[in-house]
Amino acid sequence: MKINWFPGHMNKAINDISEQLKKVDVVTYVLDARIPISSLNPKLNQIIGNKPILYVLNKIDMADQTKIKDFLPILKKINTDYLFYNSTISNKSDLILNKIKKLANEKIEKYKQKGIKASIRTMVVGIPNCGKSTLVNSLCKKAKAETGNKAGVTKRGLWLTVGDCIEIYDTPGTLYPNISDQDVAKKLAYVGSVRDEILDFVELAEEFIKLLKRLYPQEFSKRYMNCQNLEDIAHLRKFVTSGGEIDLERTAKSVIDDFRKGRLGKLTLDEV
Ligand SMILES: Nc1nc2c(ncn2[C@@H]2O[C@H](COP(=O)(O)OP(=O)(O)OP(=O)(O)O)[C@@H](O)[C@H]2O)c(=O)[nH]1
Ligand SMILES: [Mg+2]
Repeated sequence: MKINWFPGHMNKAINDISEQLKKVDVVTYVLDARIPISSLNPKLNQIIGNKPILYVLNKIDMADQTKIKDFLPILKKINTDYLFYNSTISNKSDLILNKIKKLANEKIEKYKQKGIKASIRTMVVGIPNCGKSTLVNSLCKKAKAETGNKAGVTKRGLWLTVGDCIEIYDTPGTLYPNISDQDVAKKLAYVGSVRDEILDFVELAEEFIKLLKRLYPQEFSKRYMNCQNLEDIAHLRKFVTSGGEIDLERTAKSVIDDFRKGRLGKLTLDEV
């Protein structure tokens, strides 16, 4: 299976992002902390150029925080900052807003000298389903943007206002055409960034099991005992079809779901 998902709405979104970016002071780049490096979209990075970036390592509640620290040097560049976040509890939203203001300091100071209070504009970008709209709602302290646990919920950009001096643009999740590194593509599929309907779940789960056994052998055996592969897990779970055959499709979906719901523990699948 070659994983490739770049529908028309995403291409339109990329064009819109590059247009709206002209008005933006700081980019809020949401990464899925379970795949911090695989969440970087080379196409987006190219468009963003030298604009200041705040990387939000989101879904930190489901990720391996110790391992993530190894990736931080990759994100630390001039005019960038980062923070760990859980968008479903918005208790750190002021921290995000303060970091955005700090990255936009040059503009704020310039306006201050003219006696005007600057309005700061940020754009929230990232792969599908990484929690951009949830983050936007947490900053607004209101459910203004539609959210949902599948890829491709936000279909068009939306400008919203926070307080009296910050405007936020929520964007549709974006990937890039012809993902050449299929290990990256698989990780995007595991976290739910690729439309599930185009995936072969049995193949995906078999690959996931191999990765999990290699990176987190203890977490693997805690949940799946002495199982070695998908067939063993089907037997363990007693997943059989009406014809009495083991149900690999159902087993595959349950394994991926175990990961997505955090039942395997706090995991980060990228490697330095
Ligand atoms: N556990 C956890 N779940 C989160 C977090 N942030 C978002 N979610 C969940 O992730 C799912 C996707 O959230 P959205 O905000 O719709 O994601 P999005 O990036 O806007 O997705 P698209 O619009 O499809 O690109 C939802 O079920 C959220 O509740 C987080 O920090 N931790
Ligand atoms: Mg969204």
